[in-house]
Amino acid sequence: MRHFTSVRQLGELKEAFAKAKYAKENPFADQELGRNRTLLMLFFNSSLRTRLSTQKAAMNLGMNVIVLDVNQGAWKLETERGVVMDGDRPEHLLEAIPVMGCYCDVIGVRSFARFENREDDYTEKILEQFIRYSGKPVFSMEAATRHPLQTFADMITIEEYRKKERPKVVMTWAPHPKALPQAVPNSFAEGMNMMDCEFVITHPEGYELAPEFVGNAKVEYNQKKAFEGADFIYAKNWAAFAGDNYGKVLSMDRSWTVDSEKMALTDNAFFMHCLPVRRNMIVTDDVIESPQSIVIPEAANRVVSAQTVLKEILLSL
Ligand code: AN0
Ligand code: CP
Repeated sequence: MRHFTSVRQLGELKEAFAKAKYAKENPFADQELGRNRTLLMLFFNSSLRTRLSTQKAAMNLGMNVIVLDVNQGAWKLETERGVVMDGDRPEHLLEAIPVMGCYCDVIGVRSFARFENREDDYTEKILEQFIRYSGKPVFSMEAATRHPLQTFADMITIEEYRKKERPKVVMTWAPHPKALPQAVPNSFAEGMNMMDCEFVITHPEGYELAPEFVGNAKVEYNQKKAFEGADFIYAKNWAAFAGDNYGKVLSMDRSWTVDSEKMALTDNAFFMHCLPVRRNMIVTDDVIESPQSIVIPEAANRVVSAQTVLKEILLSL
């Protein structure tokens, strides 16, 4: 593996899960692999889990880590080619990327959808420039369309907790006051299409995701119906994707909040969320605090997913 931008690059899933299990059980077995190798983690957006879990994974592999928050302390970066740079951005991405490439062996990038131009977001304009101009392996720490390290952790978690050969997994939209990217739901849908499960997506009308991510999922507009017999409830908010509504908040309908009444319709389902989560918007206190909530082990698996992927990248150097 050189670059990692989608869970589709994990290859044979059974093997990927076996590698993840190995990393979880033997976190320090590959300390020599990363010796004198430097990881640069670059954040255009905030992070708690991705920052800490990826750094921990790199340290477990013996790597040195440099973290840069682009918007705090670095020069503000211009990303458009051809602009007269007379504004507040003193440096261009086209110099910054190869310069950063000189200082490290592997680069992780977090660059969310900007919701200014759907085509720019959905062609991964920023991430692709890192791949093209850094000269180094690049992995996504949540880009415009996907969050593969989160999804891989979600897949590992479902694999660990599932009680049935083919569980029913329901991804439900839930309300949120601000416009959030589709990266997490897109990526989760991509992952569930790769797993052996009955996958259902439920959301209000107008929140349809891009068909290439929905894949073979069943889309059910009635949330309660979707919850019936579910083994896993995966809650997430996202802003609209379709047409002129791209990036817009169309609804803050709290009748879509995940509560214990809806959870009672499931087959004692586990509750999942990538975090950060807004309580009593996305999910009620009692559901997220219930024994069926596995948000903490899910977050813990972020170290496992990052370490498994980083190891593959190190092996390719
Ligand atoms: C981000 C999102 O929804 O994509 C990051 C989630 C991992 N969430 C927020 O910005 C609140
Ligand atoms: N789940 C996740 O990626 O969290 P952070 O945004 O805190 O990194």
